[in-house]
Amino acid sequence: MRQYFQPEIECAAPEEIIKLQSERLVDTVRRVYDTVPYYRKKMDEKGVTPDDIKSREDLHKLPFLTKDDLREAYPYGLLAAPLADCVRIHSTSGTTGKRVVAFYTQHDIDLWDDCCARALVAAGATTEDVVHVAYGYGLFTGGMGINGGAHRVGCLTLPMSSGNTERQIQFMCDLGSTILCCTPSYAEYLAETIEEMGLRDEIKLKAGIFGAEAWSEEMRGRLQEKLGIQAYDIYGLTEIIGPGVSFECSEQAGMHVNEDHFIPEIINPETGEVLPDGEKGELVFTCISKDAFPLLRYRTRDICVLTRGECGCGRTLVKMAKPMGRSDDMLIIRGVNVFPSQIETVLIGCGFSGNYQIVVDRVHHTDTLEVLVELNPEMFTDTVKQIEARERDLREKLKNMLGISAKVTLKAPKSIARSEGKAVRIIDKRKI
Ligand code: DLL
Repeated sequence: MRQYFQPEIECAAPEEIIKLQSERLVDTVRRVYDTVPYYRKKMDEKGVTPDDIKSREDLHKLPFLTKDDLREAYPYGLLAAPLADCVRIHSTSGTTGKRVVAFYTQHDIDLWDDCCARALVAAGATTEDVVHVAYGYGLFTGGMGINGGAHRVGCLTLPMSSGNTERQIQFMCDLGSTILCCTPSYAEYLAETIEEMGLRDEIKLKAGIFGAEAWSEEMRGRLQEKLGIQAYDIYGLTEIIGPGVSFECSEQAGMHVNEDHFIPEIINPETGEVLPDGEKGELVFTCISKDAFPLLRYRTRDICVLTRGECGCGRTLVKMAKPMGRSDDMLIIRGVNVFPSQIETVLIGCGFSGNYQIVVDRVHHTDTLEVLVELNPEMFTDTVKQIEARERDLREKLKNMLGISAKVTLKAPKSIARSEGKAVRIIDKRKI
């Protein structure tokens, strides 16, 4: 069975990767400095020029980029290729109103397909496989990203998208899906429904590639047992490319970063200081091969550890641990990134008080979101009809802002507990 998709990269000697990274970094920095005023301004402010970047060793001299930069430069300010050369966009949540929009040229899509193909082959995919893609298709990167990788390997690809669980299972049985790709929470829901439908013996799955949200080793154990598969993790973010920034191999212990395209660093989130391998901190990525959206030193806010060394699978690419949390307050609810600041923007926009609470739970393997907010004293005298209308309006506006629906509970003034220190706004009851 084929183990690697591009062994010349996946198993390259570390010095070769460093050399490749240095060449690509130098070229990318020169190109964005010359063509993107936003980068030039940031680098000028930090007093660094392309001549200062001679190899990967100099990476730390570059300024960081954050989601705030993406908002400031929205939509085209960080575009590093002519718009006419771009063939696609994908998008993810911003911290308030504006979403993050990432651009791709055909070259970018091609290298992304390679990254996802590496992940699929590491999970055992060959041309004989039927890849069942139940990540969402559309602006979210999950569906189309994995779809591209599955085509690249030559697998029969089922572009199911998410939802319609019974139809998913019917296709899984009828078409003999062998590799399931979706969020781990949806995989649990599918597993439970398969059991309820009594179809456990009809499915032919051998592997699952699960990511886009945090999942535990316990959850891996449950999924492997219930579905009779090997379950592999996959990581990525829209700003960098989507799924396939890193992927798990047969060792199932950490994800290999596609270092020929993305240089990872771990920094102290408070000071920005670069930390050595093995230390826990915030993960930062620099794109070194992309045309349209080559973010430099992008702070992911994911807390993580990098480790180097020989891997039992034969790959030499550095490994990142499962993300251990975030250095901001982003929540992932039903696979969608949600920032409390987005919810606050809607509440304030609808005239509500700033006293609110966000309660997240997982019921039957599906995330639930409830927003509790106090009515202002003047709203409290409204008629029941008026209050119901406010609630409806708020629910709609939240759905528009977040892209997922939330239960809204309006509370009497001063009924949400006040805290003496920092307000406790988020109650996450999920056990994963
Ligand atoms: O979630 C891309 C993706 C799709 C990855 C399908 C894997 C599979 P975004 O919507 O931009 O992109 O969300 C990115 O999700 O910064 C992490 O906080 C979180 N995340 C992604 N993969 C994992 C994972 C996609 N395997 C954000 N484990 C990232 C934990 C993950 N968190």
